[in-house]
Amino acid sequence: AVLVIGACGQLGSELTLELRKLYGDAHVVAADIQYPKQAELRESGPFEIVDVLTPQHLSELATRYKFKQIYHLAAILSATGEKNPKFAWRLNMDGLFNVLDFALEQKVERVYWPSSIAVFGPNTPRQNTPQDTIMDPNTVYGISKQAGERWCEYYFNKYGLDVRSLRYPGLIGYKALPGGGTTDYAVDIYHQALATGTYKCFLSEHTRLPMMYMPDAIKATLDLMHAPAEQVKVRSSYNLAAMSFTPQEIATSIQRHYPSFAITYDPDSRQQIADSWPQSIDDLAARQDWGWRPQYDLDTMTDDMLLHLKRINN
Ligand code: VAH
Repeated sequence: AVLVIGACGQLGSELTLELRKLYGDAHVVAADIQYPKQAELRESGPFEIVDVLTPQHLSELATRYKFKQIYHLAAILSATGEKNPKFAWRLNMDGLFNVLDFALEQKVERVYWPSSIAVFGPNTPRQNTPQDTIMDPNTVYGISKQAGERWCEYYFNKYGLDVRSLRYPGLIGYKALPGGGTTDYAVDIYHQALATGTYKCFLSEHTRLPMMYMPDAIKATLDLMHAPAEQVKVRSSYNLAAMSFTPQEIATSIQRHYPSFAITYDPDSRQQIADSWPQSIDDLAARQDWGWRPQYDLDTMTDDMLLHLKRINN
């Protein structure tokens, strides 16, 4: 079976549905700290309440399922992490250790764990950030992702655990809302364009950040997890890129559909987090090692997002 921990999250809910299409509903166990709101997620296959800080929850699952793969997506994201640093560190790190140790005990074949461009910091080169470079993250989330990458590589080298990882940019999708990130504005803006025709952005107009449409993120994750082990040469975490844009540029893209859409700017504490991150990412290693290629750019993403959100809202 496949276990998805954090299945109610922005990425977890979409990945669970894709994995169920791929492996069959009954073979993908969705797990989270609470039941999902989305009926499709709750009704399409097994759902288990799991707190990754309670290892017994995982060992109890193993009495009922034989897991071949684990996707460990449960974490506190950048903005929320700054409000509760010690808990964010504990959940992100102890949760990872519990899952890595569980995977070893159960001889799980492959483990997936997401990293993020948040592993980079103020002294990292901000344009075309290289795969191997200075990393001085200054958010708890980023520090936990940097430490998590070190530990994933350690478990691979020391214990032979086949754990794989991607440094996601901001992810944008229409099926699930993001939870507590700095890039969440790029999801909120589409909802507001439909609901009110205006959006007050919590980042300044020229804040350029690496972003990716959810279908590309899902494809990259599954392509990486299905690649033969010898092709996976990076065992910390792969840089991954699709596009970079500013709030002004995404507003212009939306105005192609809604000419009267208006954006205003009211930067908050998340501006400092965004300013510590790269503006563009070099993902040559992912392209060379396992054939990564993005499919969506800003305008094709906007067209698809608005098409689906209109259908959901009508
Ligand atoms: C966040 N969406 O904003 C996440 C992601 C690169 C951003 O890690 O914290």
